[in-house]
Amino acid sequence: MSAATHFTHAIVRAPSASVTGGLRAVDTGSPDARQFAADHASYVTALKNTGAEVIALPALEDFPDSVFVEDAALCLPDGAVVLRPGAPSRLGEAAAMEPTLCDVYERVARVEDGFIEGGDILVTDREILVGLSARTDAAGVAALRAIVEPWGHSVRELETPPDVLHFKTDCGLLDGKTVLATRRLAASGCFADYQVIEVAAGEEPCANCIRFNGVVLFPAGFPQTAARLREAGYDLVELPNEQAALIDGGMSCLSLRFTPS
Ligand code: CIR
Repeated sequence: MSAATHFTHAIVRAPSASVTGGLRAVDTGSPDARQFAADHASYVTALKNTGAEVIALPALEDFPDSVFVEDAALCLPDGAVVLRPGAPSRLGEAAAMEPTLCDVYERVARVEDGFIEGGDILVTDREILVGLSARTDAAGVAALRAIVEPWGHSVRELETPPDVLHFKTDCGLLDGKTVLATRRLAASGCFADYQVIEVAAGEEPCANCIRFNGVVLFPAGFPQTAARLREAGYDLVELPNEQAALIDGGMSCLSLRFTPS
C-alpha cells in the first residue's frame, strides 16, 4: 500500500462567505457561497467514505482562499511542514494551520525563506516533485529541501507549464508510480520514470484529482478521461467542482491528506 495514496486522516476547512472574492487568473464569475458549501460537504462525505477521519476546521473570513488548505502545509509520514504561500493574500493561512498540525504531529517544521504552495508539490512513493510557478520560487524549494531531506525524502525541482497556476493543476497521483497528467505536462518529460495516463484533449481541468485509499476523487463533467481511468481499473467518485473551479481550485486543494506518525 502506498503512503502517497493511503491515509488515515484529512484536514479540511469550511468555505468562508468571502470565498466569492477568491483569487482567480481569469474572471468568469464569482462562486456562489451557498453552492460552494454544499459541494464542499459532498467532498467531505466522500473523504469520510474512504474510511478517513476528517478534521474539519472553521471558516476564516479574512482569507477568501482558505478553503484550499493544501497550499498552506505539506503533510508527510514523518512530519508536517508549514509552507509559505506566494500569494500575499494567502500568506497568513499558513500560520492559521500550524496549531492543527502541532495537534496531530510530533514533528512540525516551518519554511522561513522564499515562497512555496502545496499545489506545486506532488509526493510520490519515491520522491517529492516541486514545480516552480508564480507561487513557488527556488528559495522556497530550497527551504523545503533543507527540511525534508534529513527526513529521508529527495526533492526534484521542476517547471510548472507557463500560465498554469500550480504544478498539480496539471496532474494527480493515481498510485505510487502512476499519474494522470495533461499532455502539456507529460510532454515536458518530468514523468519519464512513471506510468502516465493522459487527460483527454479538451478536458485539462480534470487533471487535478486525488487518489485517497480505494478511490479517486474526480471532478464531474469530464467523461472521456473518467472512462480512461475506469478502463485502467480505478474506482472513481465524481464530485461537483464548478464553484471551486471559478477560483482555480480542484480536488487536491481542498484537503490535506496524511497518516500521523
Ligand atoms: C488561488 O489562486 O490561490 C486559489 N484561488 C486557488 C488555489 C488552488 N489550490 C491548489 O491548486 N492547490
